[in-house]
Amino acid sequence: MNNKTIYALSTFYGQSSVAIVRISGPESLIVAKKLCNLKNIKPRYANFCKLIDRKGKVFDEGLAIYFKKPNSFTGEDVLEIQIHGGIVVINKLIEELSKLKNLVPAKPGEFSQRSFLNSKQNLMYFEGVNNLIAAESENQLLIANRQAFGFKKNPTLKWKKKILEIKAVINAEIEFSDDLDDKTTISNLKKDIKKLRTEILKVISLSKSIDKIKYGHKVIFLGPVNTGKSSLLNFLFQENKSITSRYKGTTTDQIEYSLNLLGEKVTFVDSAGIRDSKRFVEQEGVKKTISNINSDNNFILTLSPEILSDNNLNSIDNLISRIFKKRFIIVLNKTDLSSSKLRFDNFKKRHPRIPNSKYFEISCKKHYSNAEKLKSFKDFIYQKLLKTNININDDIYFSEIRHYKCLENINIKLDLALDNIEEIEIASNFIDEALYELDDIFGRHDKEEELDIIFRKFCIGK
Ligand SMILES: Nc1nc2c(ncn2[C@@H]2O[C@H](COP(=O)(O)OP(=O)(O)OP(=O)(O)O)[C@@H](O)[C@H]2O)c(=O)[nH]1
Ligand SMILES: [Mg+2]
Repeated sequence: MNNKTIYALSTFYGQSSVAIVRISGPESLIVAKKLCNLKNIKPRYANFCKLIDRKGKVFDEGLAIYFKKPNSFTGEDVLEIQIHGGIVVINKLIEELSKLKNLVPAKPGEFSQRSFLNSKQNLMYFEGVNNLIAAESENQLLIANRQAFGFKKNPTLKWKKKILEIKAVINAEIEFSDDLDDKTTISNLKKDIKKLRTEILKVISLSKSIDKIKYGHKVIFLGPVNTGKSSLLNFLFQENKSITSRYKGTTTDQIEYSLNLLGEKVTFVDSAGIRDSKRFVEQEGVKKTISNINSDNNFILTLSPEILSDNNLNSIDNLISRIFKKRFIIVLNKTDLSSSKLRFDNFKKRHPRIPNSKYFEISCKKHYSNAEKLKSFKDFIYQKLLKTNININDDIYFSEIRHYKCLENINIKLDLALDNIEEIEIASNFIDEALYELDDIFGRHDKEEELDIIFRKFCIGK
């Protein structure tokens, strides 16, 4: 049990109408008495109070809610003080708390860690809630929700039941092997273990496939200079994010902007146009662009009529061959220019392997304020670059590297049990170890330092 009382601002540090400071530990009642002037605070009740400093001066009014242990988030005595959300008020309250004996500032995630150590919830719950707070798209929110609140449907419970059944059969085989048909029992055991392994493998691969949803997609604007990459990005954001100009080589660095596009978190990258430049800064920018081509990202190759002249075609062909096997679309920009039709048609003829469905034609100049065009561009990006076949409603509960490791470890133990199935006592040990690994997903055996690593990724006050 922790004898130090921790405190932290649990809401945003900045100007807002209300701020909440959370206190957890044995000194919570003392805080209520000394700082909130509440001698007999009623648990689970919004108690109006005046906040007083060490000199007895009132510095704010607010509400104090007391949760008596063990019926609190952390399982300890908890006090939540709602004050006005001004920076000076917050600083003042934090300073007053720091002057009280046995009170220390909370480390990131320490409230959650104490809650976990007091068996309030399992580890997946806290990871899920943390992901929920960090979610930047609806799909991320959906997965986080399932992790945090979908415990009963989590497939690990079903797997645990199955492993326990396998263990019971193994135990019977060890104790009553004379009375059992060994061959059939062993063959059934093998079948059951293999089936379980396959199921877990499927879930691992399904879970890993949502990494893009969890961490977001990256889409890179790529192309020769002056084709309108930056203009296109500004059109997408409906804001002048990137500088555009008629001079070639305007963008010299990579600039990233994130957007929630139809429920997906996407980071768009504007990059330096590809050309042989004499300017050092631009050369560096082009190097960055080229190194990005090798990444596992999505590309929007942006072309315009002026660039599609004979002397540029080979280098564009070269660029296409480098992204051909990746996810890409081609934007044919500046359709307002009179040469566009002929040049775009010729370009398409030159590249018969690129299906028509990959082209999007636009004039950033003409369509900048055209809401319909904007919507169709977003839909196009979603359909061609972001959409996956994954049904987010499937059994996706796992998204942390920690989860994958636990699941992979279970399979290693099941494999070892299979390899040793004829030596039934050895197999039995590996089945026990598989069970142990399974429980680790919910943090049942985590060592203190491992827990520290997990919870320190959380925010302060959580
Ligand atoms: N006529 C016409 N001009 C456009 C269109 N889109 C962009 N431009 C102009 O083309 C020039 C280049 O546009 P940028 O967006 O800076 O092109 P870029 O590909 O980012 O250029 P770099 O950063 O130099 O590689 C600017 O003068 C834009 O105003 C369009 O649809 N039609
Ligand atoms: Mg640019």
